[in-house]
Amino acid sequence: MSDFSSSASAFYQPEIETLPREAIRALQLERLKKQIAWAYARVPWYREAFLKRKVKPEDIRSLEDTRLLPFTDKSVLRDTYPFGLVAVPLEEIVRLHASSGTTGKPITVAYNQHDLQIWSECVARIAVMAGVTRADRVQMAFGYNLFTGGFGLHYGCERLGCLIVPAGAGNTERHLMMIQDYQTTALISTPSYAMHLCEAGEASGLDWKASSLRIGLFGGEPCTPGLRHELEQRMHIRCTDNYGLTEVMGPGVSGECLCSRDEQHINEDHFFWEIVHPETGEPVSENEEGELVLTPLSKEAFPVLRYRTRDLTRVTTEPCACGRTHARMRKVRARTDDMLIIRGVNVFPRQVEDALAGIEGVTTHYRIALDNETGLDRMTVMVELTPSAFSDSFEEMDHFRQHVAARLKQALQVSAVVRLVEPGSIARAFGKTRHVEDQRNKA
Ligand code: DLL
Repeated sequence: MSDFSSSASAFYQPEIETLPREAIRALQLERLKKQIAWAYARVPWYREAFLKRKVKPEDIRSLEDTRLLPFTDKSVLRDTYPFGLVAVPLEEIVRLHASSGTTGKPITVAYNQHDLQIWSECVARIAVMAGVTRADRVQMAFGYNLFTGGFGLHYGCERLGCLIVPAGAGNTERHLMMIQDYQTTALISTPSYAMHLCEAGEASGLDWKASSLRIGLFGGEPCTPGLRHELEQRMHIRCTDNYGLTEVMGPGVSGECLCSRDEQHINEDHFFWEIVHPETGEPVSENEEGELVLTPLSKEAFPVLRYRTRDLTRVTTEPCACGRTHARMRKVRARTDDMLIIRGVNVFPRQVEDALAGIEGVTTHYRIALDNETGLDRMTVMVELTPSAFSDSFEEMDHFRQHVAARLKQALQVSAVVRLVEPGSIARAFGKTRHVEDQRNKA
């Protein structure tokens, strides 16, 4: 793996990224006021929502006053689909993106030239934070489509001056070929696709240690510490994790620097963050976990105020060894809407992940299936074995299965049916992995 110590002090926009905290707060307030006035004047939905709460833009005099404003959530974007929140003439829009969602119409967002400019700046920043330099050759494994991952990271890295190989999603063999032929040094994908690429490379005899790849710029889904460790050991790269969401921009909201492995710096000059209690919407105390609420501060085409991300995290403003002054959010491992209630017990998929990570002989790939065919909730966890743990002996396998089931029961406080499956048999995703299939009440 390359030596990253010198890039730890590299910045894309040092004057902004190391701004003293009081100056960040002052800049946020100035931009917040403008953003609120902009949304109020141009978006009827916001004007009505303000009127309902009997609040006017001029009532917001401090950052704390943001609490007076209405929240925005996915349902607002659905109800105003596709252009109801657009704040500029449609001729000014130069790009649309959308997030697929599982039901109904996609959540659609719009950008003008100004927004795209800021977006690539934010992404260039998080790329540098992760150790990417303009000398890097970046291979894109996100799709170029409505998903924000592909275009968002593409233009940010291009802005930085990297050579970018716009390979797109899928076609693993071609990806492996391009890494070798173009000697690419950074890979952009979800961590789960990186794992798939890693395994496919190994199967084809590629020596990752000798490969040119040195950085993974991963994001779009949680990356567990176990998966990160595995990727770093097997691919001989530095794994980094960046976060974002379509509704407020896409990738570029926050990114991991080389000094803090479990946190990501939020681009605070462009995003005002709050952490609220997921049920009451009230602020939680400093450093406590809650739901991340984001207000982009520099959006023209599609302003969104107080967006409820549903992502659970906590934020610290303590100084970071990298020198950046922008607050850090702990990496998102769970969402308020991914909690499963199984026979009355609350279970987060991350608990299953963590329990499996502590068991020798299982891979990082797993699936949870829920059904209630028998009238009671049943959780089945498909656990993939590593080649060395796989055995022809029924007794040995059954013994191991019971061991996994006992560990899960201990971690989850509810029993699960464990199915051990052969190495490589859990489908690998090209994009985000869906770990849970809930078939309850579908029969
Ligand atoms: O996933 C934007 C993105 C693309 C970020 C590529 C980074 C890299 P959406 O499809 O709208 O946008 O999904 C957003 O994905 O609310 C989180 O729940 C989850 N998510 C995104 N990045 C991370 C991450 C893009 N690094 C939703 N860690 C968010 C954990 C993440 N979860």
